[in-house]
Amino acid sequence: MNKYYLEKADINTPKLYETEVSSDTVVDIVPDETAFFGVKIANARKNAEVFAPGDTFILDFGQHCVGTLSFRMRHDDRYLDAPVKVKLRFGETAYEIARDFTSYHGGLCASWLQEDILSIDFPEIVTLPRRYCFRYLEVTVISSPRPVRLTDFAVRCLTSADYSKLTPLPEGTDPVLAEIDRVAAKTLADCMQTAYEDGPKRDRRLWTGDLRLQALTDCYLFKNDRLARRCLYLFAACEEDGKYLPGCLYQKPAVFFDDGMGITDYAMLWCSALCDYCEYTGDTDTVRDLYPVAQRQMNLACSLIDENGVLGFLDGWFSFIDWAPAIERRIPCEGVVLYTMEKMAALAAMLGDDTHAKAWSDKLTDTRKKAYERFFDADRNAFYNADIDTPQYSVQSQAWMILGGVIDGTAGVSVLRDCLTSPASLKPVTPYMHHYVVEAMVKLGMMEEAMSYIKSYWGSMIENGADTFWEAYDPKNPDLSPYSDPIMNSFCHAWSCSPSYFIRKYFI
Ligand code: RAM
Repeated sequence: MNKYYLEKADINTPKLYETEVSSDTVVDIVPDETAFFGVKIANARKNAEVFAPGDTFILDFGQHCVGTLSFRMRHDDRYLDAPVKVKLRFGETAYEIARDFTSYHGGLCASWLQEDILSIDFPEIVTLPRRYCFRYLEVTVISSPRPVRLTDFAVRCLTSADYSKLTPLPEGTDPVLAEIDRVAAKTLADCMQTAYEDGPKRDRRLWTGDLRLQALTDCYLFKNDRLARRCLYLFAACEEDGKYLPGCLYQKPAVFFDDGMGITDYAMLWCSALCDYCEYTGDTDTVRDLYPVAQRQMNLACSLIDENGVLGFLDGWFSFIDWAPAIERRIPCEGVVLYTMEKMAALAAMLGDDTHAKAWSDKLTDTRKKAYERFFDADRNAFYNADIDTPQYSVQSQAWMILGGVIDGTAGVSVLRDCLTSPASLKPVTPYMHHYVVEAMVKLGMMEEAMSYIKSYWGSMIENGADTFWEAYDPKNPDLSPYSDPIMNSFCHAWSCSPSYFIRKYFI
Protein backbone atom coordinates (compact mmCIF):
# COMPACT_ATOMS: atom_id res chain seq x y z
CA MET A 1 0.00 0.00 0.00
CA ASN A 2 1.13 3.49 -0.76
CA LYS A 3 2.18 4.98 2.58
CA TYR A 4 2.14 8.57 1.40
CA TYR A 5 -1.48 8.31 0.24
CA LEU A 6 -2.42 6.50 3.45
CA GLU A 7 -0.95 9.31 5.52
CA LYS A 8 -2.85 11.85 3.48
CA ALA A 9 -6.03 9.87 4.06
CA ASP A 10 -5.26 9.69 7.74
CA ILE A 11 -4.73 13.41 8.26
CA ASN A 12 -8.02 14.07 6.52
CA THR A 13 -10.02 11.89 8.91
CA PRO A 14 -13.07 14.01 9.72
CA LYS A 15 -14.48 14.91 13.09
CA LEU A 16 -17.63 13.05 14.14
CA TYR A 17 -20.51 15.11 15.51
CA GLU A 18 -22.67 13.63 18.26
CA THR A 19 -26.31 14.21 19.08
CA GLU A 20 -28.53 12.33 21.51
CA VAL A 21 -31.89 10.91 20.55
CA SER A 22 -33.97 9.34 23.30
CA SER A 23 -37.28 7.54 23.30
CA ASP A 24 -39.89 6.33 25.73
CA THR A 25 -42.48 5.82 22.99
CA VAL A 26 -43.55 2.28 22.30
CA VAL A 27 -45.55 1.10 19.32
CA ASP A 28 -47.16 -2.04 17.98
CA ILE A 29 -46.25 -3.40 14.57
CA VAL A 30 -49.39 -4.83 13.04
CA PRO A 31 -50.26 -6.47 9.71
CA ASP A 32 -51.58 -4.15 7.00
CA GLU A 33 -52.21 -5.54 3.55
CA THR A 34 -52.10 -2.08 2.01
CA ALA A 35 -48.61 -1.29 3.35
CA PHE A 36 -45.57 -1.88 1.11
CA PHE A 37 -43.99 -4.42 3.45
CA GLY A 38 -47.35 -5.62 4.78
CA VAL A 39 -47.01 -4.06 8.25
CA LYS A 40 -47.67 -0.72 9.87
CA ILE A 41 -47.01 1.08 13.12
CA ALA A 42 -49.95 1.49 15.51
CA ASN A 43 -50.83 2.51 19.09
CA ALA A 44 -47.95 4.83 19.88
CA ARG A 45 -47.90 5.35 23.64
CA LYS A 46 -45.60 6.07 26.56
CA ASN A 47 -43.62 3.05 27.65
CA ALA A 48 -44.05 1.31 30.99
CA GLU A 49 -41.00 1.19 33.26
CA VAL A 50 -41.28 -2.14 35.02
CA PHE A 51 -41.10 -5.44 33.18
CA ALA A 52 -41.40 -9.12 34.04
CA PRO A 53 -39.66 -12.07 32.37
CA GLY A 54 -41.18 -12.65 28.94
CA ASP A 55 -42.27 -9.01 28.45
CA THR A 56 -41.50 -7.44 25.08
CA PHE A 57 -41.85 -3.90 23.81
CA ILE A 58 -40.89 -1.99 20.67
CA LEU A 59 -39.44 1.48 21.07
CA ASP A 60 -39.78 3.97 18.24
CA PHE A 61 -37.03 6.59 18.19
CA GLY A 62 -38.99 8.65 15.66
CA GLN A 63 -36.08 8.90 13.26
CA HIS A 64 -33.30 6.84 11.71
CA CYS A 65 -30.36 6.70 14.13
CA VAL A 66 -26.74 5.57 13.69
CA GLY A 67 -24.84 5.26 16.93
CA THR A 68 -24.48 3.60 20.29
CA LEU A 69 -27.40 2.69 22.50
CA SER A 70 -27.60 3.07 26.23
CA PHE A 71 -30.31 2.46 28.82
CA ARG A 72 -30.69 2.15 32.55
CA MET A 73 -31.41 -1.13 34.36
CA ARG A 74 -32.55 -1.06 38.01
CA HIS A 75 -34.44 -3.27 40.41
CA ASP A 76 -38.06 -2.42 41.09
CA ASP A 77 -39.00 -3.06 44.70
CA ARG A 78 -36.60 -5.89 45.50
CA TYR A 79 -32.91 -6.51 44.91
CA LEU A 80 -32.09 -8.45 41.73
CA ASP A 81 -30.21 -11.47 43.01
CA ALA A 82 -29.43 -12.91 39.58
CA PRO A 83 -28.38 -11.37 36.25
CA VAL A 84 -31.04 -9.90 33.99
CA LYS A 85 -30.95 -11.29 30.48
CA VAL A 86 -32.30 -9.03 27.75
CA LYS A 87 -32.59 -9.49 24.01
CA LEU A 88 -32.42 -6.50 21.69
CA ARG A 89 -33.37 -6.42 18.01
CA PHE A 90 -32.82 -3.35 15.91
CA GLY A 91 -34.66 -2.40 12.70
CA GLU A 92 -34.22 0.44 10.28
CA THR A 93 -37.80 -0.42 9.28
CA ALA A 94 -40.75 -1.90 11.11
CA TYR A 95 -40.64 -4.74 8.60
CA GLU A 96 -37.31 -6.01 9.96
CA ILE A 97 -38.73 -6.12 13.49
CA ALA A 98 -41.87 -7.89 12.24
CA ARG A 99 -39.75 -10.62 10.70
CA ASP A 100 -38.30 -13.45 12.73
CA PHE A 101 -34.54 -13.25 12.06
CA THR A 102 -34.26 -17.04 12.18
CA SER A 103 -36.39 -17.16 9.01
CA TYR A 104 -33.66 -15.30 7.09
CA HIS A 105 -32.86 -17.15 3.88
CA GLY A 106 -30.54 -14.76 2.06
CA GLY A 107 -27.06 -15.00 0.62
CA LEU A 108 -25.06 -12.69 2.92
CA CYS A 109 -23.98 -13.64 6.42
CA ALA A 110 -26.87 -13.55 8.91
CA SER A 111 -24.59 -11.83 11.43
CA TRP A 112 -25.43 -8.53 9.70
CA LEU A 113 -28.95 -8.78 11.14
CA GLN A 114 -28.85 -6.51 14.14
CA GLU A 115 -29.49 -8.24 17.44
CA ASP A 116 -27.78 -8.73 20.76
CA ILE A 117 -28.33 -10.66 23.99
CA LEU A 118 -27.03 -9.01 27.14
CA SER A 119 -26.59 -10.41 30.63
CA ILE A 120 -26.58 -7.51 33.05
CA ASP A 121 -25.18 -8.36 36.46
CA PHE A 122 -25.85 -5.18 38.44
CA PRO A 123 -28.05 -2.10 38.17
CA GLU A 124 -26.27 0.34 35.89
CA ILE A 125 -26.44 2.45 32.76
CA VAL A 126 -25.74 -0.12 30.08
CA THR A 127 -23.92 1.19 27.00
CA LEU A 128 -23.57 -1.14 24.07
CA PRO A 129 -20.09 -1.19 22.54
CA ARG A 130 -21.27 -1.70 18.94
CA ARG A 131 -22.68 0.95 16.68
CA TYR A 132 -26.24 0.14 15.56
CA CYS A 133 -28.42 1.59 12.88
CA PHE A 134 -32.15 1.74 13.54
CA ARG A 135 -35.36 3.56 14.21
CA TYR A 136 -37.10 0.67 16.01
CA LEU A 137 -35.74 -1.32 18.93
CA GLU A 138 -37.43 -4.46 20.20
CA VAL A 139 -36.56 -5.30 23.80
CA THR A 140 -37.42 -8.67 25.33
CA VAL A 141 -36.76 -9.56 28.93
CA ILE A 142 -35.63 -13.17 28.55
CA SER A 143 -35.07 -13.81 32.22
CA SER A 144 -34.92 -11.89 35.44
CA PRO A 145 -35.25 -13.04 39.04
CA ARG A 146 -37.83 -10.29 39.72
CA PRO A 147 -39.52 -7.35 38.00
CA VAL A 148 -36.93 -5.03 36.51
CA ARG A 149 -36.98 -1.34 35.63
CA LEU A 150 -35.74 -0.50 32.11
CA THR A 151 -35.66 3.21 31.31
CA ASP A 152 -33.68 6.05 29.73
CA PHE A 153 -33.22 4.52 26.30
CA ALA A 154 -31.03 6.83 24.24
CA VAL A 155 -28.78 6.73 21.19
CA ARG A 156 -25.58 8.72 20.86
CA CYS A 157 -25.88 9.40 17.11
CA LEU A 158 -22.74 9.90 15.05
CA THR A 159 -22.10 11.57 11.72
CA SER A 160 -19.35 13.56 10.05
CA ALA A 161 -22.00 15.76 8.39
CA ASP A 162 -22.07 19.29 9.75
CA TYR A 163 -25.73 20.32 9.61
CA SER A 164 -24.81 23.98 10.08
CA LYS A 165 -23.44 23.91 6.53
CA LEU A 166 -26.74 22.77 5.05
CA THR A 167 -28.43 25.60 3.18
CA PRO A 168 -32.22 25.59 3.60
CA LEU A 169 -34.18 25.30 0.37
CA PRO A 170 -35.79 28.53 -0.78
CA GLU A 171 -39.32 29.22 0.40
CA GLY A 172 -41.88 28.05 -2.08
CA THR A 173 -39.89 24.97 -3.15
CA ASP A 174 -42.23 22.25 -4.37
CA PRO A 175 -43.12 20.38 -1.14
CA VAL A 176 -42.58 16.95 -2.69
CA LEU A 177 -39.07 17.92 -3.80
CA ALA A 178 -38.40 19.50 -0.40
CA GLU A 179 -39.38 16.28 1.37
CA ILE A 180 -37.26 14.18 -0.99
CA ASP A 181 -34.33 16.52 -0.36
CA ARG A 182 -34.80 16.24 3.41
CA VAL A 183 -34.80 12.44 3.32
CA ALA A 184 -31.85 12.39 0.89
CA ALA A 185 -29.82 14.68 3.15
CA LYS A 186 -30.59 12.47 6.16
CA THR A 187 -29.57 9.41 4.14
CA LEU A 188 -26.25 10.96 3.24
CA ALA A 189 -25.60 12.29 6.76
CA ASP A 190 -26.21 8.87 8.34
CA CYS A 191 -23.75 7.28 5.88
CA MET A 192 -21.10 9.94 6.59
CA GLN A 193 -18.82 8.47 9.20
CA THR A 194 -15.01 8.37 8.99
CA ALA A 195 -15.59 7.47 5.35
CA TYR A 196 -18.60 7.73 3.09
CA GLU A 197 -20.02 4.33 4.09
CA ASP A 198 -22.34 2.59 1.63
CA GLY A 199 -24.79 1.78 4.39
CA PRO A 200 -24.39 2.13 8.15
CA LYS A 201 -26.26 -1.14 8.75
CA ARG A 202 -24.40 -3.11 6.06
CA ASP A 203 -21.71 -3.26 4.51
CA ARG A 204 -20.30 -0.19 6.32
CA ARG A 205 -17.67 -0.05 3.59
CA LEU A 206 -16.30 2.54 1.29
CA TRP A 207 -17.25 1.61 -2.27
CA THR A 208 -16.05 3.62 -5.26
CA GLY A 209 -19.42 3.69 -7.03
CA ASP A 210 -21.20 4.86 -3.89
CA LEU A 211 -18.42 7.34 -3.07
CA ARG A 212 -18.88 9.03 -6.43
CA LEU A 213 -22.56 9.81 -5.81
CA GLN A 214 -22.08 10.66 -2.15
CA ALA A 215 -19.23 13.09 -2.73
CA LEU A 216 -21.06 14.69 -5.65
CA THR A 217 -24.26 15.14 -3.66
CA ASP A 218 -22.34 16.33 -0.63
CA CYS A 219 -21.03 19.27 -2.69
CA TYR A 220 -24.65 20.54 -2.48
CA LEU A 221 -25.36 19.50 1.12
CA PHE A 222 -22.74 19.37 3.90
CA LYS A 223 -19.72 20.23 1.76
CA ASN A 224 -17.34 17.96 3.64
CA ASP A 225 -14.37 18.29 1.23
CA ARG A 226 -12.12 16.77 3.83
CA LEU A 227 -14.09 13.55 3.85
CA ALA A 228 -14.13 13.41 0.04
CA ARG A 229 -10.36 13.95 0.01
CA ARG A 230 -9.81 11.22 2.57
CA CYS A 231 -11.85 8.73 0.56
CA LEU A 232 -10.09 9.55 -2.72
CA TYR A 233 -6.71 9.06 -1.01
CA LEU A 234 -7.81 5.80 0.60
CA PHE A 235 -8.49 4.24 -2.79
CA ALA A 236 -5.34 5.66 -4.32
CA ALA A 237 -3.37 3.96 -1.54
CA CYS A 238 -4.77 0.61 -2.69
CA GLU A 239 -3.68 0.84 -6.32
CA GLU A 240 -1.83 -2.20 -7.65
CA ASP A 241 0.17 -2.44 -10.87
CA GLY A 242 -1.89 -3.28 -13.94
CA LYS A 243 -5.15 -3.62 -11.98
CA TYR A 244 -8.27 -1.60 -11.49
CA LEU A 245 -8.64 0.02 -8.08
CA PRO A 246 -10.54 -2.22 -5.66
CA GLY A 247 -14.28 -1.60 -5.75
CA CYS A 248 -14.39 -1.35 -1.98
CA LEU A 249 -12.15 -1.16 1.04
CA TYR A 250 -12.29 -1.55 4.80
CA GLN A 251 -10.95 0.97 7.30
CA LYS A 252 -10.53 -1.30 10.31
CA PRO A 253 -8.48 -2.56 11.99
CA ALA A 254 -6.24 -1.02 9.32
CA VAL A 255 -6.97 -0.05 5.74
CA PHE A 256 -7.45 -3.25 3.79
CA PHE A 257 -8.96 -4.52 0.55
CA ASP A 258 -9.74 -7.92 -0.88
CA ASP A 259 -7.91 -9.20 -3.90
CA GLY A 260 -9.93 -9.60 -7.10
CA MET A 261 -12.27 -6.74 -6.22
CA GLY A 262 -11.33 -4.52 -9.16
CA ILE A 263 -14.55 -3.44 -10.90
CA THR A 264 -14.20 -1.64 -14.23
CA ASP A 265 -17.08 0.83 -13.92
CA TYR A 266 -16.35 1.49 -10.26
CA ALA A 267 -12.66 2.23 -10.96
CA MET A 268 -13.79 4.64 -13.65
CA LEU A 269 -16.16 6.32 -11.24
CA TRP A 270 -13.30 6.93 -8.82
CA CYS A 271 -11.69 8.92 -11.67
CA SER A 272 -15.00 10.73 -12.23
CA ALA A 273 -15.14 11.49 -8.51
CA LEU A 274 -11.68 13.05 -8.77
CA CYS A 275 -12.88 15.20 -11.69
CA ASP A 276 -15.96 16.27 -9.67
CA TYR A 277 -13.74 17.05 -6.69
CA CYS A 278 -11.59 19.28 -8.87
CA GLU A 279 -14.61 21.07 -10.30
CA TYR A 280 -16.32 21.71 -6.98
CA THR A 281 -13.38 22.44 -4.69
CA GLY A 282 -10.74 23.87 -7.05
CA ASP A 283 -8.19 22.07 -4.84
CA THR A 284 -5.67 21.37 -7.59
CA ASP A 285 -2.93 20.36 -5.12
CA THR A 286 -4.90 17.27 -4.15
CA VAL A 287 -5.95 16.65 -7.73
CA ARG A 288 -2.35 16.80 -8.99
CA ASP A 289 -1.33 14.47 -6.22
CA LEU A 290 -3.90 11.87 -7.26
CA TYR A 291 -3.86 12.45 -11.01
CA PRO A 292 -1.18 9.82 -11.80
CA VAL A 293 -3.46 7.14 -10.35
CA ALA A 294 -6.41 8.35 -12.44
CA GLN A 295 -4.14 8.47 -15.48
CA ARG A 296 -3.12 4.84 -15.02
CA GLN A 297 -6.72 3.72 -14.45
CA MET A 298 -7.88 5.50 -17.58
CA ASN A 299 -5.00 4.14 -19.65
CA LEU A 300 -5.78 0.64 -18.42
CA ALA A 301 -9.42 0.93 -19.54
CA CYS A 302 -8.34 2.38 -22.91
CA SER A 303 -5.95 -0.51 -23.43
CA LEU A 304 -8.84 -2.96 -23.02
CA ILE A 305 -10.92 -1.47 -25.85
CA ASP A 306 -10.20 -3.50 -28.97
CA GLU A 307 -9.92 -2.35 -32.60
CA ASN A 308 -13.70 -2.84 -33.03
CA GLY A 309 -14.43 -0.52 -30.15
CA VAL A 310 -15.47 -3.31 -27.77
CA LEU A 311 -14.45 -3.16 -24.11
CA GLY A 312 -12.67 -6.25 -22.80
CA PHE A 313 -12.18 -7.29 -19.22
CA LEU A 314 -9.52 -8.30 -16.77
CA ASP A 315 -9.92 -11.29 -14.47
CA GLY A 316 -12.07 -10.59 -11.47
CA TRP A 317 -15.36 -8.79 -10.99
CA PHE A 318 -15.82 -7.23 -14.40
CA SER A 319 -18.50 -4.69 -13.83
CA PHE A 320 -21.37 -3.77 -11.49
CA ILE A 321 -23.86 -1.33 -13.16
CA ASP A 322 -26.98 -2.41 -11.23
CA TRP A 323 -28.47 -5.28 -9.24
CA ALA A 324 -31.13 -6.03 -11.90
CA PRO A 325 -31.24 -9.82 -12.20
CA ALA A 326 -29.27 -11.29 -15.13
CA ILE A 327 -28.19 -7.90 -16.38
CA GLU A 328 -25.69 -7.90 -19.26
CA ARG A 329 -23.01 -5.41 -18.40
CA ARG A 330 -20.69 -4.92 -21.36
CA ILE A 331 -22.54 -2.10 -23.15
CA PRO A 332 -23.37 -0.05 -20.06
CA CYS A 333 -19.87 -0.59 -18.72
CA GLU A 334 -18.41 0.71 -21.96
CA GLY A 335 -20.67 3.76 -21.52
CA VAL A 336 -19.16 4.36 -18.07
CA VAL A 337 -15.66 4.19 -19.54
CA LEU A 338 -16.55 6.75 -22.24
CA TYR A 339 -18.31 8.98 -19.74
CA THR A 340 -15.18 9.05 -17.62
CA MET A 341 -12.87 9.43 -20.60
CA GLU A 342 -14.60 12.69 -21.50
CA LYS A 343 -14.14 14.00 -17.97
CA MET A 344 -10.53 12.83 -17.83
CA ALA A 345 -9.67 14.48 -21.16
CA ALA A 346 -10.98 17.77 -19.78
CA LEU A 347 -9.08 17.29 -16.51
CA ALA A 348 -5.85 16.51 -18.40
CA ALA A 349 -6.25 19.68 -20.48
CA MET A 350 -6.88 21.71 -17.34
CA LEU A 351 -3.74 20.31 -15.69
CA GLY A 352 -1.64 20.98 -18.81
CA ASP A 353 -1.18 17.31 -19.67
CA ASP A 354 -1.75 17.87 -23.40
CA THR A 355 -0.50 14.44 -24.41
CA HIS A 356 -3.21 12.64 -22.50
CA ALA A 357 -5.83 15.26 -23.22
CA LYS A 358 -5.31 14.53 -26.92
CA ALA A 359 -4.90 10.77 -26.59
CA TRP A 360 -8.11 10.40 -24.57
CA SER A 361 -10.10 12.79 -26.80
CA ASP A 362 -9.02 10.85 -29.89
CA LYS A 363 -9.83 7.52 -28.27
CA LEU A 364 -13.19 8.91 -27.19
CA THR A 365 -14.16 10.04 -30.69
CA ASP A 366 -13.02 6.77 -32.23
CA THR A 367 -14.70 4.52 -29.65
CA ARG A 368 -17.99 6.43 -29.66
CA LYS A 369 -18.20 5.98 -33.42
CA LYS A 370 -17.32 2.30 -33.29
CA ALA A 371 -19.66 1.64 -30.36
CA TYR A 372 -22.50 3.22 -32.30
CA GLU A 373 -21.74 1.09 -35.38
CA ARG A 374 -21.26 -2.05 -33.33
CA PHE A 375 -24.13 -1.80 -30.85
CA PHE A 376 -26.83 0.46 -32.26
CA ASP A 377 -29.71 -1.47 -33.77
CA ALA A 378 -31.79 0.96 -35.85
CA ASP A 379 -34.73 -1.45 -36.14
CA ARG A 380 -35.03 -1.67 -32.40
CA ASN A 381 -34.05 1.98 -31.87
CA ALA A 382 -31.74 0.75 -29.14
CA PHE A 383 -28.24 -0.27 -28.16
CA TYR A 384 -28.44 -4.00 -28.22
CA ASN A 385 -25.81 -6.68 -27.77
CA ALA A 386 -27.11 -8.95 -30.50
CA ASP A 387 -23.92 -10.88 -31.21
CA ILE A 388 -22.00 -10.47 -28.01
CA ASP A 389 -22.92 -11.90 -24.59
CA THR A 390 -26.59 -12.75 -24.03
CA PRO A 391 -28.80 -10.40 -26.08
CA GLN A 392 -30.62 -7.96 -23.84
CA TYR A 393 -32.65 -4.77 -24.21
CA SER A 394 -32.00 -2.68 -21.12
CA VAL A 395 -32.52 0.81 -19.77
CA GLN A 396 -29.06 0.46 -18.24
CA SER A 397 -27.46 0.12 -21.70
CA GLN A 398 -29.38 3.05 -23.21
CA ALA A 399 -28.70 5.39 -20.28
CA TRP A 400 -25.00 4.67 -20.21
CA MET A 401 -24.56 4.93 -23.99
CA ILE A 402 -26.21 8.38 -23.74
CA LEU A 403 -23.96 9.38 -20.85
CA GLY A 404 -20.99 8.05 -22.80
CA GLY A 405 -21.94 10.40 -25.63
CA VAL A 406 -22.51 7.62 -28.18
CA ILE A 407 -25.89 9.13 -29.05
CA ASP A 408 -27.41 12.49 -28.24
CA GLY A 409 -30.08 15.03 -29.20
CA THR A 410 -33.54 13.92 -30.28
CA ALA A 411 -32.21 10.50 -31.28
CA GLY A 412 -31.03 9.98 -27.71
CA VAL A 413 -34.34 11.18 -26.28
CA SER A 414 -36.29 8.73 -28.41
CA VAL A 415 -33.99 5.82 -27.50
CA LEU A 416 -34.39 6.52 -23.79
CA ARG A 417 -38.15 7.14 -23.88
CA ASP A 418 -38.81 4.00 -25.92
CA CYS A 419 -36.79 1.86 -23.57
CA LEU A 420 -38.29 3.30 -20.39
CA THR A 421 -41.83 2.69 -21.65
CA SER A 422 -41.25 -0.69 -23.29
CA PRO A 423 -42.67 -3.64 -21.35
CA ALA A 424 -39.87 -5.74 -22.86
CA SER A 425 -36.89 -3.86 -21.47
CA LEU A 426 -34.88 -4.62 -18.35
CA LYS A 427 -35.38 -1.80 -15.80
CA PRO A 428 -33.06 -0.53 -13.07
CA VAL A 429 -33.70 -1.74 -9.53
CA THR A 430 -31.29 0.40 -7.54
CA PRO A 431 -31.52 4.11 -6.82
CA TYR A 432 -27.87 4.10 -7.94
CA MET A 433 -28.80 3.14 -11.51
CA HIS A 434 -31.90 5.35 -11.41
CA HIS A 435 -29.51 8.23 -10.68
CA TYR A 436 -27.79 7.63 -13.99
CA VAL A 437 -31.11 7.46 -15.82
CA VAL A 438 -31.94 10.90 -14.42
CA GLU A 439 -28.46 12.12 -15.32
CA ALA A 440 -29.00 10.90 -18.90
CA MET A 441 -32.29 12.82 -19.02
CA VAL A 442 -30.59 15.96 -17.76
CA LYS A 443 -27.86 15.53 -20.37
CA LEU A 444 -30.52 15.33 -23.07
CA GLY A 445 -32.34 18.39 -21.71
CA MET A 446 -35.39 16.36 -20.58
CA MET A 447 -35.72 18.48 -17.44
CA GLU A 448 -39.45 18.05 -16.81
CA GLU A 449 -39.19 14.29 -17.19
CA ALA A 450 -36.15 14.19 -14.94
CA MET A 451 -38.03 16.02 -12.22
CA SER A 452 -41.12 13.82 -12.48
CA TYR A 453 -38.92 10.72 -12.48
CA ILE A 454 -37.34 11.79 -9.18
CA LYS A 455 -40.72 12.62 -7.69
CA SER A 456 -42.22 9.36 -8.73
CA TYR A 457 -39.36 6.98 -7.84
CA TRP A 458 -37.87 8.52 -4.70
CA GLY A 459 -41.20 10.13 -3.77
CA SER A 460 -42.96 6.78 -3.77
CA MET A 461 -40.27 5.35 -1.49
CA ILE A 462 -41.24 8.02 1.04
CA GLU A 463 -44.92 7.18 0.56
CA ASN A 464 -43.99 3.59 1.26
CA GLY A 465 -42.45 4.55 4.59
CA ALA A 466 -38.80 5.45 3.92
CA ASP A 467 -37.18 7.57 6.66
CA THR A 468 -33.95 7.31 4.66
CA PHE A 469 -33.60 6.03 1.09
CA TRP A 470 -33.15 2.32 0.47
CA GLU A 471 -30.45 0.28 -1.25
CA ALA A 472 -32.80 -1.40 -3.70
CA TYR A 473 -36.35 -0.44 -4.54
CA ASP A 474 -38.91 -1.54 -7.06
CA PRO A 475 -42.29 0.04 -6.22
CA LYS A 476 -44.00 -3.12 -7.46
CA ASN A 477 -41.87 -5.67 -5.65
CA PRO A 478 -41.32 -5.56 -1.88
CA ASP A 479 -39.44 -8.87 -2.06
CA LEU A 480 -36.69 -7.38 -4.19
CA SER A 481 -33.30 -8.02 -2.67
CA PRO A 482 -29.84 -8.45 -4.17
CA TYR A 483 -29.30 -10.97 -1.36
CA SER A 484 -32.52 -13.02 -1.78
CA ASP A 485 -34.14 -11.71 1.38
CA PRO A 486 -35.14 -8.06 1.92
CA ILE A 487 -34.34 -8.07 5.64
CA MET A 488 -30.69 -8.04 4.57
CA ASN A 489 -31.22 -4.89 2.46
CA SER A 490 -29.81 -1.68 3.74
CA PHE A 491 -32.56 0.90 4.29
CA CYS A 492 -30.25 3.87 4.55
CA HIS A 493 -28.07 3.53 1.53
CA ALA A 494 -25.60 6.12 0.39
CA TRP A 495 -26.05 5.76 -3.32
CA SER A 496 -29.72 6.67 -2.93
CA CYS A 497 -29.00 10.20 -1.68
CA SER A 498 -28.45 11.83 -5.06
CA PRO A 499 -31.89 13.48 -5.58
CA SER A 500 -30.50 16.34 -3.48
CA TYR A 501 -27.82 16.84 -6.12
CA PHE A 502 -30.39 17.17 -8.91
CA ILE A 503 -32.86 19.18 -6.84
CA ARG A 504 -30.32 21.68 -5.58
CA LYS A 505 -28.42 21.97 -8.87
CA TYR A 506 -31.33 22.10 -11.33
CA PHE A 507 -34.72 22.31 -9.72
CA ILE A 508 -34.69 25.20 -7.24
C1 RAM B 1 -23.41 -3.83 -2.32
C2 RAM B 1 -23.56 -2.51 -1.68
C3 RAM B 1 -22.73 -1.39 -2.26
C4 RAM B 1 -22.46 -1.56 -3.72
C5 RAM B 1 -22.03 -2.94 -4.06
C6 RAM B 1 -21.73 -3.15 -5.52
O1 RAM B 1 -22.59 -4.62 -1.56
O2 RAM B 1 -24.89 -2.23 -1.81
O3 RAM B 1 -23.38 -0.18 -2.06
O4 RAM B 1 -21.58 -0.60 -4.18
O5 RAM B 1 -23.04 -3.81 -3.68
